[in-house]
Amino acid sequence: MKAQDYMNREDNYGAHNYHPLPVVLEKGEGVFVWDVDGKRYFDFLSAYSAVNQGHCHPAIIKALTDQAQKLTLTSRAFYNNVLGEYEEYITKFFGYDKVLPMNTGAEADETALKLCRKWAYKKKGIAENMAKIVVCENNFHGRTITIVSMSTDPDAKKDFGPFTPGFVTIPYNDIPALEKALEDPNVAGFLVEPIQGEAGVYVPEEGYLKKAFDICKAKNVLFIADEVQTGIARTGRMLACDWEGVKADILILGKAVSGGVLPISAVLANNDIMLCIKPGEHGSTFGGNPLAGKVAIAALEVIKNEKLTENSERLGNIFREELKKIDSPRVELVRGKGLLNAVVIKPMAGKTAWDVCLSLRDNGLLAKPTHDHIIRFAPPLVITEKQILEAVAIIKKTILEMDK
Ligand code: IF1
Repeated sequence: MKAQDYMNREDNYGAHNYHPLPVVLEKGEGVFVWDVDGKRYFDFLSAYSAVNQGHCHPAIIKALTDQAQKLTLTSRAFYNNVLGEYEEYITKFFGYDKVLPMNTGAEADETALKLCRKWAYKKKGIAENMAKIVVCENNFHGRTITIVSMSTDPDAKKDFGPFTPGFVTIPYNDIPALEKALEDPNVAGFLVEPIQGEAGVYVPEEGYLKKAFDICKAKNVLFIADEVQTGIARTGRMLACDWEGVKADILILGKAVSGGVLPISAVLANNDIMLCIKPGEHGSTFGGNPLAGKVAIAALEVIKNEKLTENSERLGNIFREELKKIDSPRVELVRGKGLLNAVVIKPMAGKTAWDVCLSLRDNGLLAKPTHDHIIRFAPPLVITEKQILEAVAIIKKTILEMDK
């Protein structure tokens, strides 16, 4: 089969809910992926920051295959011998009393919303069904009905109503708007991405998270951080909130918790919040399965042992500096933190960010546009300085060729 045959087959039998870049991958190792014709690419998407540890990291794959031959799933109807080990590991790793294990990021976000509401009624004393959660414009938290209810993106919402009530939307990076919203005593939580990924790697002003956190504390409102994309060393800190010394009341993790091997997500909180949820009130068939437990421990060990946080910060600085040197009217802006970066592309001569991504592909680097004019660059954090400079050379060459 040729690449086109694979694409046609997906098109024929799969729902049309995506518009992938035309490239068909069959193998991955570290920062590289290979297509069905054997061509090698730098992966500068990392499955939207799920593959921070690099593709098929041997330590993670070993944990997967070892555990897969013993026990994969018990459901939570019974105890298993791995879950406790994982729970102890991840809570100590991030400094929380408790974890609630789920699978996808969206599920973890939903879990956080339920937990926040439960806390509102059990602890804060809000009248039944009156709790509100403040969210930000241009947020991305996933695809469920409740999550798209919080969205301001018409593509995410249109024709999917009716929506879940109980959300108040304010602009991102706007402290006065948050202060105003929190005057309402029925507000129980503030859900925020430390950097907005889907919005185009939108980095808030320095001090925003800390100020927002302090306002939440003053009003007895839970600060809920969605670090599904920004967490696990992606931004040059273990958590993006660490940049401002903020410890979220509820921390939401996903993606790279597994190094891209399995869908593993987690909600972390201290006892006064987490123990508001009682047996039978929340759960999932697969959440906390022993296979996931072993994979997650291995994946987090890789982050620590290979010092990927430090690598992300250092190479992120080099990457942005080098991109800023590209002398092209097409490059409007370079922004980001650590290895979560974006370049704003000025559409020129009918060529958009999509066309730039097609040319990058031809030159051996995969990246994906977000909106019409932004390209996200987020390689696996195991990338070396030599590799990142090679990648910069590809990006530079591609853009300068297009300018000709
Ligand atoms: C898709 C974006 C990234 C997330 C945050 C929760 C979730 C996500 C902050 C849900 C998921 C994804 C999903 C992916 C595209 C992607 C994405 F472009 F949409 F914004 F990463 F940048 N919170 N993000 O970013 O996690 O349920 O998917 O495991 O194709 O929808 P999930």
